[in-house]
Amino acid sequence: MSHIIWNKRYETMPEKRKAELQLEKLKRMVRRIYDKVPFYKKAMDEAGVKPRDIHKLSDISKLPFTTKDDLAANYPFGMFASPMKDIVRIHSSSGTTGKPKVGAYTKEDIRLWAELMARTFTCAGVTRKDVIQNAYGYGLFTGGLGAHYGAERIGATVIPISGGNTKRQILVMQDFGSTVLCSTPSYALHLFEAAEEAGVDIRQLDLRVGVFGAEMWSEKMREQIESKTGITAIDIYGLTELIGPGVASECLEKNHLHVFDDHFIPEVIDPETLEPLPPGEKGELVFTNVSRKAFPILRYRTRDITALHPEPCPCGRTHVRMERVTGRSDDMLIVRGVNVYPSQIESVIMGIQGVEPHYQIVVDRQKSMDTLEIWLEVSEQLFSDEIRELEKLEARIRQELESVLLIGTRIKLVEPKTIQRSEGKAVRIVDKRNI
Ligand code: DLL
Repeated sequence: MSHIIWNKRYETMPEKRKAELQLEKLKRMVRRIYDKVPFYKKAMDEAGVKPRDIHKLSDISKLPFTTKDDLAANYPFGMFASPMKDIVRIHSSSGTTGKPKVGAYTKEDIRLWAELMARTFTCAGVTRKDVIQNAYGYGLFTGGLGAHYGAERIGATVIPISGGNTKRQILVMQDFGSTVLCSTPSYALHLFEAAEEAGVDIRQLDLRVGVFGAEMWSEKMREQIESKTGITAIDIYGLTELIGPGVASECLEKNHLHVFDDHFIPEVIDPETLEPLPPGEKGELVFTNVSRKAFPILRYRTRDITALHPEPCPCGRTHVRMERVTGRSDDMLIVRGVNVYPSQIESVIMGIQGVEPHYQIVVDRQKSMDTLEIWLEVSEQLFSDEIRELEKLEARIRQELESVLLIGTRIKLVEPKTIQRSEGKAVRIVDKRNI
C-alpha cells in the first residue's frame, strides 16, 4: 500500500528528536500559561510546581490536570491565553451535560488547524484531485470549518454543504461527483440508507472515501458501511477543547489513529487513581496542547477511553497511535450496580445479521429497579417474517448481550426508521432515571 504523507518532517520524526521537540514546546507553553492565565498559575502553585521544575518529558506528571469542571468554572473566556484583539475565531461545543466548551483561535492557531486537517485528509488518502462533500455542520461546531480549511489547504475541491438536507446531499453527490464524504458515521449511514431508498446506488457514484468522526462508532459499523457502499471509511478524532478535528487520524492501514503528537502530548491515566498507565493499557485519555496560542490546555482529562501504542506504523509515520475511542468514562452506565459501556452493546448487536446499525439504549428505573432496554431496528424482510422468527432473534440477542454485559436486558425489535435519525452526533443513550 502506498502512503502519501503531508508533512514528512514532523510526521516521520525519529522518536528521540520528537521527544526533544515536545519537551522544548512543553517548557515554553508551561511558562507562558503560568504568566498569562491566572487559573493555571493558581493550579500550579497549589500543586507546588513551578515552570522551572520541568526538566524532562516525564515531569509532565508533576503538573495539575484540567477538568471539564475547570472549563465550566472559567466559562466563557477565563482560560484564554491571548488578548481578544489577537483572537480571530471562537468555536464551541454543546456537549451532553453542563456548560458549552469554548475554544479560541489566533491567526496562527487557524493556520495550525488547517495543517492538522491537511495531515488528516492525507492520512485518509485524500489529495488535491478529490471533491470533498463536507457534511459536518458549519457553525459553532468545529467539524465544518475545520474540515473546510484542511480541504482547501491540500487544494482539493470542497463542497461546503454542511449537515442535513439529505435529499440535496444525494443530489450533490451524484451531480458534483463527490469522491469524499465528511460527516459523522451515523449521518453517513442515514444518507446511504436514504440513497438506497431513492434508488441511488452509491457503488455507481464516484464516492470512494468517508472521513468519519465526532462520535463513537465500532469496527463492525465500519465493516457494514464499507461492504454496503464499497468506500474506504476512516476514523478521525478531535475535540473543541484541543482544536476540533485534527487531533488524531487513522491512515489507510486502519490500525489505530495517529495522534499528531508534535502538538498534542497524550497520556492515558487510570481515571480512579489518576496514575499514568503503560502503553497498551486502556484508560482515560489526557492531552496537553503545547502549540495553540489562544487556548493552550494542560493535562486535559478528555473522559474518552482508549490505549496508546508507540510502535511504528507501516505507513512510515512515527506518531504514537491511539485505539479507536470505545467509550467515555462519563458515558459509562451503571445499571443495577454493573458498569455497562455502550460500545460493548454496539459490538454485540452489529455482529448479528439482519440487525440494522440504528439503535438506542434506554435506561429506566421501575419500582427502584434499573431496567436496560435496547431498541433495535431490524431489516424490512425480518420484520415481515413470522412473529416466532422475531422472538427467536430477540432471545438470541438477549443471550449474547447477557454473556458480555453480565446483566439481563430487554430487547425491542422495531421496524426500519423507527429510531430518530440525527444530522450530527447520534443520540444513543436515553437515561430516564433522573438520578
Ligand atoms: O466532535 C470534533 C470533531 C469534528 C472530531 C469532526 C471529528 C470530526 P466536540 O464536539 O468537542 O468535537 O466533541 C468531542 O467527541 O471528546 C469524543 O468523546 C467524541 N469524538 C470525537 N471524535 C471521535 C471519534 C468534535 N472518532 C468529543 N470516535 C470527544 C469516538 C469521538 N468519539
